[in-house]
Amino acid sequence: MKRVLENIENQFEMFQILNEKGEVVNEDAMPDLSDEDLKEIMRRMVYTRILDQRSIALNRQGRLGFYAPTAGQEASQLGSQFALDKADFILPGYRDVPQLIWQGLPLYQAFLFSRGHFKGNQMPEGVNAVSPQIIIGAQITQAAGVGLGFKKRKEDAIAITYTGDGGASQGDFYEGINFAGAFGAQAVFVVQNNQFAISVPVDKQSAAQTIAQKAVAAGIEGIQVDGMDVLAVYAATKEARQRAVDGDGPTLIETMTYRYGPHTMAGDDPTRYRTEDMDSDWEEKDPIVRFRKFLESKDLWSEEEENKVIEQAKEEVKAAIKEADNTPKQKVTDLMENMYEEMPSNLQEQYEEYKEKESK
Ligand SMILES: Cc1ncc(C[n+]2csc(CCOP(=O)(O)OP(=O)(O)O)c2C)c(N)n1
Ligand SMILES: [Mg+2]
Repeated sequence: MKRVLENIENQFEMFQILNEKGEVVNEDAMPDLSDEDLKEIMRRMVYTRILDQRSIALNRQGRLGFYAPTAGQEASQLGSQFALDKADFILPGYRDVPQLIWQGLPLYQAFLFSRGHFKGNQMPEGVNAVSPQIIIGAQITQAAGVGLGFKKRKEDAIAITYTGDGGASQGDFYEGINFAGAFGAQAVFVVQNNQFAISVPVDKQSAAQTIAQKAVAAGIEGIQVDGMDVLAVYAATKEARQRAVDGDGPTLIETMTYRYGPHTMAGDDPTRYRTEDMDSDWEEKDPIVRFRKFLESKDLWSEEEENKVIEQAKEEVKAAIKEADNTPKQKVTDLMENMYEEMPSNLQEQYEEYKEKESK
């Protein structure tokens, strides 16, 4: 038997443009972004880091519900989102609220999603996305379907879906990428490998050296990217998007990243399964620090500019949580109305009953 695994694995080298010091190490791959674009990416990463800090605080105050921290993953989340067009369709996981916000979901609705309010799931007109998926891996097969739809309609749009390393261990993941490959779906699959599925390290989930190589069996392109390098994530996603709309098939992108915080705010304690050394090793790769150094070397960023973004983020969070507070509480009749276009006769009676109760 010819041994091929090692040969394949050796081909999956991590793609990087900026090293940890913010130096360009791969000039050829440098994406074509204006200075204003570069600054906008930085603004979004700084803003999202503050939003994460504020969301954690609001959760601790009992003012938010479900929340999955995002700090550490900004490059992976926002670099890929920045490569999208408005027409593209996002199928996010529960940690991927930032991509929705930058695609146009108002912040107060993101807070309502956290509270389990139905208005948090209603994407505004023109924001092509479904609300974040809690069931691990379920959005992968759906993305393959949306991507096939775009292909059939010959649209210049892709479906992009996000999951984690844990999601890549699910059956749905293999079905989804296989189907997408077979049918040439206009889809991009991003696996954010933050090294853990709650407390389970990635090497306990799979014998594969990389998640990117799983693309090979599906007959699609796969790439492992430095997920702390926003330019590398952007460039890889942009290329994958282009390949998809050009009819060259879907791509699997593995972003190597880390979540600094707990899995969610529901009582997870990462100190029980991660070491301080591991945390600090990853913090040295920080996407914001690295990109700041790069921008400063081009005279594109200043402390003053950063402080402005921080203040803006804080103000907008304040206003958005107020707006969420002012949104009428959801009612039983809202649930029924959202579920049925025409109320079945056997529920009509209950519906009337609740309507009556709620009017008091
Ligand atoms: C089908 C399914 N099984 C189990 C769970 C419970 N669960 C929630 S998050 C999670 C870990 C997922 O890890 P990963 O995909 O790496 O994403 P991360 O949280 O690290 O971003 C699990 C097992 C779930 N939500 N859905
Ligand atoms: Mg994970």
